[in-house]
Amino acid sequence: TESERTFIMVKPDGVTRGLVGEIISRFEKRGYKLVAIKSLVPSRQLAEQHYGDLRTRPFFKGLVNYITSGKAPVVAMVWEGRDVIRQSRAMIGATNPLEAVPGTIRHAFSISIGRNVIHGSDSFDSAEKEIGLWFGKPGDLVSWEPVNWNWIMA
Ligand code: DAT
Ligand code: MG
Repeated sequence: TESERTFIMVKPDGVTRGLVGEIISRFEKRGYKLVAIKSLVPSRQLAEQHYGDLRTRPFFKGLVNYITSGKAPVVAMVWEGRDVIRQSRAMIGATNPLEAVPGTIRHAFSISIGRNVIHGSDSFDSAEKEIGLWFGKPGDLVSWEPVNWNWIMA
């Protein structure tokens, strides 16, 4: 839809490696609108809720340890625009960077499935859940319209 939103997170490896600007730039240049952003070391509880669907998987503990380690923060964001949930998954690329298509973020910047730089919601329902989890307080999301929005959305 015209005002769909998704949750995007640069993971600690992406932050350490100085990829935050590059990643934000790709979303900005595509025509998406940033409506929330923060840098934080997530609590264990937040990370476990975020990845709750994967809690029975063998890599779950390592995944939560890595996201919450504090060696580097994550940068959590909400992006808005036309078809942003599906389009951002395409921009991000396959979970395993070795299978990601050239031009995608994971292909461009990673070679390890466990250090694949970025997270993006995979459906409308997960976007709703994740946005609420990370940006659940009133005022966390900014409603605004870029002056060139009509040129992007025509
Ligand atoms: P995605 O991040 O593409 O949505 P996912 O939701 O299946 O992928 O898994 C979440 C993260 O968990 C993924 O980005 C990296 C990690 N992960 C997934 N499969 C893994 C595996 N087989 N070994 C190690 N880490 C894995
Ligand atoms: Mg996922």
